[in-house]
Amino acid sequence: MEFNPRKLPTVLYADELIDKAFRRASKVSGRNQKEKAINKLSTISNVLSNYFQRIISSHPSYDNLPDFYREMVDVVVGIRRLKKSLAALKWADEMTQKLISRYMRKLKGTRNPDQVLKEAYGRIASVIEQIDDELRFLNKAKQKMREIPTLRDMPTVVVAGYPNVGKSSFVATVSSVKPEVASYPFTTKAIYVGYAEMGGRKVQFIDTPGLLDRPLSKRNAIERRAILCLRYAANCILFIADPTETCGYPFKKQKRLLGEIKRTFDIPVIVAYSKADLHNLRDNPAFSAVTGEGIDEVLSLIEKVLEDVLDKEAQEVANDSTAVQEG
Ligand SMILES: Nc1nc2c(ncn2[C@@H]2O[C@H](COP(=O)(O)OP(=O)(O)OP(=O)(O)O)[C@@H](O)[C@H]2O)c(=O)[nH]1
Ligand SMILES: [Mg+2]
Repeated sequence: MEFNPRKLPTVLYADELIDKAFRRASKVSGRNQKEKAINKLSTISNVLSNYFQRIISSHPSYDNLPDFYREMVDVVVGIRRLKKSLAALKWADEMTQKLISRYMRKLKGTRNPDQVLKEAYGRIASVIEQIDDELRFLNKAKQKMREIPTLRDMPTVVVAGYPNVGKSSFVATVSSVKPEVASYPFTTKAIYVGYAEMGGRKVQFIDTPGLLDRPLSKRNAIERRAILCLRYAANCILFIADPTETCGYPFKKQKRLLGEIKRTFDIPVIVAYSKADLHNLRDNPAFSAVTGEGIDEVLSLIEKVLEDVLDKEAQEVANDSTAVQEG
């Protein structure tokens, strides 16, 4: 299932929504005062119900999203909070329609339609004002959810490592995306996705925020985004370590993180050293995003590992279908 949070509509604040509905009603006419009032109320009813329905139905069923998106939404905005806001909109929808039906009946029997209409306006506005916080939250959630990447279904390399080791520099060198590179840790906070051609195949590269060596329960929301990419999106992991420690973190701690990642995720992990222009350690492939040295070697290695992974997956699919046929 595709999930594109960028397609969520902008949400009006309470006063904007009230304005919109009442302004539309102000343009409505009728043969007499009573008919005019009834037409106005029915316009308000349509504007509000269309609006609430459009917002509510623009959101997917969050519990049924693929794991990656569901957990991403939860880390970025919180699914419980989102559901609470959407429930509030549903409540406001029902409340306003109920009020409108009641005032429609009143209008039909009154001699003073203007007075009844005025009362209706007041009650409707007050219901909408009650959900102002929720409308504001939904708008903020929409903004925040822009940070959730839309992933494509293709071989995927997730680049991980300590902060400031050169992950973004690598991804910028080899793929179509140009994440910000800076000389301080936690430069990358969102997930960046770039694409590259490798051996006639398109490969997805995901640049992630830096990870520290600490238990999952202690990880902040930014680090958790990286973990979700490793868990759900990766066919293989490129772990970048910086032996020069110019990133500001001890090599030893980076190696501990590597051990942790290898233990946690059951997929191939390629280890490469960054900043090869600054050191001579070569017990793992080393590359420099500055001079270009070693980049092709790392790419060939990735290509080979991905090929193995995909062969293995194809084999498993074949085995499964044989098993189904035999069973
Ligand atoms: N000398 C040298 N410096 C590099 C190399 N690659 C990256 N750097 C520098 O290292 C710093 C961090 O680079 P980034 O690519 O932003 O590192 P990152 O791992 O994405 O950092 P976070 O997003 O903060 O986790 C920057 O100042 C880069 O210019 C390299 O190959 N050689
Ligand atoms: Mg970065």
